[in-house]
Amino acid sequence: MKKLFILLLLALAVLPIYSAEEVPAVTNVFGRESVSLNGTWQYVIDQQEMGYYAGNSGKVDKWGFGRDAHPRTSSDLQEYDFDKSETMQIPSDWNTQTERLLFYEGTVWFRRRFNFSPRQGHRAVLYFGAVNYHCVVYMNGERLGEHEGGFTPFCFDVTDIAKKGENSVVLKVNNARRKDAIPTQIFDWWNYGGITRDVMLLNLPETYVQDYYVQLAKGSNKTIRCEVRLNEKKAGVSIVVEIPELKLHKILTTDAEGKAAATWKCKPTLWCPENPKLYAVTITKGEETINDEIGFRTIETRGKQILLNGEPIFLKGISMHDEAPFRQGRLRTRDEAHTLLGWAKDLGCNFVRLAHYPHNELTVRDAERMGVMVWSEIPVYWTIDWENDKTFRNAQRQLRDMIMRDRNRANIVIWSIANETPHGSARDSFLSRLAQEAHALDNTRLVSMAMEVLWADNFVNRLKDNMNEYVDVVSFNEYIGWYRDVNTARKMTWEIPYDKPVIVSEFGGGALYGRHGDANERWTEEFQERLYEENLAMLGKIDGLAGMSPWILKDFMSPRRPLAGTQDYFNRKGLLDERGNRKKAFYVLQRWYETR
Ligand code: GCB
Repeated sequence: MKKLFILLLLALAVLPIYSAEEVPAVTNVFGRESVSLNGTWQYVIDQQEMGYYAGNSGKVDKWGFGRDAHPRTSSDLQEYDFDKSETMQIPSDWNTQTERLLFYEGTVWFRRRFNFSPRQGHRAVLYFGAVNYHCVVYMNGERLGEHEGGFTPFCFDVTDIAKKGENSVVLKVNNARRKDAIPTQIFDWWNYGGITRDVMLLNLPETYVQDYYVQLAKGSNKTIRCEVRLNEKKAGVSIVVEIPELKLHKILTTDAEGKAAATWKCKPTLWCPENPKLYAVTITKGEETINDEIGFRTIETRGKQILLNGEPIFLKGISMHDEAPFRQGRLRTRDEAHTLLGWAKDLGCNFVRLAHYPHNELTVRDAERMGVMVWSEIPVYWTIDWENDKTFRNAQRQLRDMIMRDRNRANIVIWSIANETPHGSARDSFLSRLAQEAHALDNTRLVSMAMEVLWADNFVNRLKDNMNEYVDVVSFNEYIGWYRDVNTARKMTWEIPYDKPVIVSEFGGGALYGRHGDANERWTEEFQERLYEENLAMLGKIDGLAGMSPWILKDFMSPRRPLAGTQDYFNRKGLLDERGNRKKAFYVLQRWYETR
């Protein structure tokens, strides 16, 4: 009995938390039957959360805004009315939709009405691509649950709540920074709040395919492994997996866990940047058919090399934020993703580091079609509340949700568990558990993290970090020329005492597009140009350098960058400005990549 209790406690500690009504996010929502709930939503700004707490009691008010109520008589007191409130287009961040919310960090309520016709024997699942940062979700006045983490999808099964005719969904969204959150209180990007990615109502069968995985089996380029899981623990359900171009047609049968898995021998054309081959894949369970496009490739390391499909490859990369080109705000469409990735391709990249959190699924999918490899990261950034178990479970869940969403994408080659985290034993314990988790969830990709450099006075930098034991690729950020004297670059030597490939995950410096002057004058294009020349001359000499992702593709908004007339709340380390104008350093890196 005691043993059973301990086992139960252990299971609770290891499993990510889903509140009762929340269901695991469904893989490939774009391949499912759905109704979009994007579009016009009403919103109410609620700085003091008076729509959530009852008076000054600190207790959650069951008559709060979540009920989406209306006065019944003309004497009723009601201090909000979504019907009369302003509107906002969703998906979007609220900061760039109205000037008065640009710097706002707090609570905004959103409400959307829609018509629905329930279908017998079907499930209605409410899907959110991402809501930053914390939200409480209500439907037809009922509280469905809450979700924390601003960049990964989540779902609620609303079958029993959705009704024929008009329905209302309300969200309390809060993006206030918290010490125990992931990311924590300080970070160098705009804290875009709101319902920032697609909202859909999925129409799924009673028993549906919750997720699937179709990729090459570890260590082989001729064996495809397929795993399928239902939303229920139901045995004996047949699932047909087809890849017509490979003449593959297989019937899998689920076990008592509602899972089925199989491997097959075949010889797919392998996905690579020069030929990003994708195969149409169909998964059918009774009346449910899911279409996807999937590529096959292997990614592994051998000593200090990264091997793609068994051949050494240099990752010619650039870092990017999930921020739209030509306007400020979170990216919303495939066209916007395509523009950013097109700029990266013009630069000569075969790789992008999607910093510092999971980007829009549309970006990852577009990169896959364009032959661009991806580093995907969770926002374990700078200082985190390392000893807080709730914080760990939050990071663990974000990692898991990122991997589950994108593990069918051939272009993802690296899962990154952190960025620039100060050394320490509590950090080591936190991050090593995350690294192990990433490997356990997906053993077909590489795990890394962007590390900090411990600078030496004698220009001999030894890259030492206890976490190197847990990662497959040693990556580090260095800012010679920006936070350190540019003239030290050529004197630097690097000792990397690990038999692992090395990626320089960041280097760079700021320049205002169109500002010219001496190469010693900060913020000029010439300063940034020289910084790139000096860094590239130095980095080219690192033994085991297998790739890089300089900081950053385009200027991005950050409240940490207030210098008037120069930064104006933009981090200016972009090789392009926010309008897509190329700075001189763009061409330095482009030329360097041409020779690799
Ligand atoms: C870094 C961070 C990145 C910042 C960058 C900078 O090391 O990883 O998020 O934006 O430096 O511009 O200082």
